Parts: sequence; C-alpha cells; structure tokens
Amino acid sequence: MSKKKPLVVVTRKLPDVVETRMRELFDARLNVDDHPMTQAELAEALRTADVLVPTVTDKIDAQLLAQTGENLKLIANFGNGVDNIDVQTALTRGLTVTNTPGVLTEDTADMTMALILAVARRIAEGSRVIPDEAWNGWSPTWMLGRRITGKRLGIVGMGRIGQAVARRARAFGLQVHYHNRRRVAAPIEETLEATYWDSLDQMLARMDIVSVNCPHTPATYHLLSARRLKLLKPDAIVVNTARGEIIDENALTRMLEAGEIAGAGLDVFEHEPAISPRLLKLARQHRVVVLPHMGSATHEGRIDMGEKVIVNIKTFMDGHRPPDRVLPSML
Ligand code: 8YV
Repeated sequence: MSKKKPLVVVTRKLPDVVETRMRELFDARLNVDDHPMTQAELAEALRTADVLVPTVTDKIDAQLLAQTGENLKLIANFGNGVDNIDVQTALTRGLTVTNTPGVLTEDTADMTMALILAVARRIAEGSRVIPDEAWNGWSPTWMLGRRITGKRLGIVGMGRIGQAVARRARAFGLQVHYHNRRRVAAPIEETLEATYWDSLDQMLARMDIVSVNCPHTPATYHLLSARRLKLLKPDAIVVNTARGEIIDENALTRMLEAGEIAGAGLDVFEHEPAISPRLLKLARQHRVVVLPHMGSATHEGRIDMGEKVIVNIKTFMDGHRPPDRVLPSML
C-alpha cells in the first residue's frame, strides 16, 4: 500500500521544473497566479497543510503560528533568510524550520559587486543617457565616477555571502576589511587578505565602501544606526543586498539628501515593497541606485533553491533530519 503523500502548500509560483517535481513527490498546492497570499490564506494553509513552503513575502508571525493545525510539522522556507518567520515561536510549537543556504551565495555576491560598480561608476545613471536622447558626445570631465581599485571595502557579516563578496573584491583590487560576530578562521582570512575589526564603529569610520552581508536578526536590526552611519566618511558608499532592516533607512536617506555620504546601492528596503517618497526622489536624481530585491534572481539560483526545499521536505518526511534545519543558535 502506498503511503499518503504529504500536503505541501507553496505560497508563490516557483520555476516549472520545481513545481513539476513537487507534484510528483507531494500533494502540492501551488500558487498558479503568483499572488502574494493574504494573512487569511496563510492561516488556512497553516491549519490544513503538512508542510508550508513560504517565501520572503510571507510574514509567518506568532499570531499566525497560533492557528497551526495538528498536521503541520515543517516550514520549508524558499529562501536563505528566515526573518519572515518567527522561528523561535515555530520551534517552541514543535515545528521544524528549514531554509536554502549556499545556493544563492554567488549570485548575491555578484549583485553586491554590481551595485558597488553601479554607484561608484554611475552605471545606472549613464545607462539612461542614450535612451533619454541626452548624449551630446564625449567630454573629458563628464560622468566622472570613483575608481574602486585600491579602495577599502568593509564587509559587515563575513558568512558565505560576505566571503564570496571578498573573493570578488580582491580581484577588483579592493582592500578587504570585515566585521563579524566571530572572527573567521585564519586560513580564510589569509586567503582573502582580510583585516578583522572587532569594533564595527572603528571599521565604519575608515572605509570607502561598506557592504551589508549579514542576516537580519533582532541583534542586527538597525545595526547601521543613525549614530553609526554618521561615523562614515563623507565620500563613502553603502551597499545593501542583505535586508533593509539592518540599516536605519530613514537616517541613510537624510544623509544622502544632505550630501553627508557619497552614495548608496540598495537591493533591499526596510518596508518592502514600499519605498519612501524621499528615497524614490533620490533614486530619480541618481543619488542612490535601487534594485527590486533581485540579488538572488537567476534561473539557476531559483531552481537550486527549489531543489533544496524538495530535499528538505523529502528527508523530513522520510523520518530523517533535513539538511538545512534552522537552529536556535543561528537566530
Ligand atoms: C530570496 C533572499 O529572493 O533567500 C533570501 O534570503 O533574500 C532572497 O534572495 C528570497 O528570500 C526568497 O524567499
């Protein structure tokens, strides 16, 4: 007799190949029109499903988790960051939570470099000139940006993505500096020729470029606070491909408006998908480069993420420990 397939509710449209495999393996409820689920729809999913597959756009908070039905055992997040889930509450309720680490590292690091270059070399601004029919020809003093070779890059969060950024930065001739909860192993530091700063404040005050690459947790909320942002050099650039909540966006906006910081490249925002009108105005004036949370948006990355989700569900349903369990020590 064949075992009953688990009911797996997937909150957003995933790549076809992932959805097809999910249909083969599970009783998969897919989101065909890809609408962001309402809290009521999510509550219904939690009440009925064996497994929930949410994404960054689903807020799985304590109030929702209180409505969990007795079938739900696993939340298999389609994403690396799990700040969309109240993991502590989920674990307390006996649920297992998994994520998709490792498979979006290189893509996110590529996007970080792209933003650094876009801001320093005015790429987004320059790319508008010809389509806007505003090009009158070359001039020696027009569209000048900043050289990145030889500058200092301060990486906030030296995990997988931070290290991948550091590898790229070395190839671009940047000096790598970093701040992390824990100092990374000496051989990694040596390979990256990276300088460790125990004090984030001291590092920030000395960097030409700062890249945010740490997860968003209660400890990193507004890590780049108004006070810390003020420590930056006036010609510094800030790039964020991690989570909007890590930077005090209001304070950053104020500094950009006042010209107290040279520029910023943001792929993530504090209140996604809402963008403050002031930040929008700065973007229109090309004083900040803004991207719509597309750091890991590659076909390959999304398929790899889906495959990770499938392996986590399958392993869990087969009675084993899934490879990408989120543990309290990671929060
Ligand atoms: C994903 C991300 O697009 O995985 C993450 O943590 O930030 C993104 O790159 C998103 O989370 C998918 O849920």
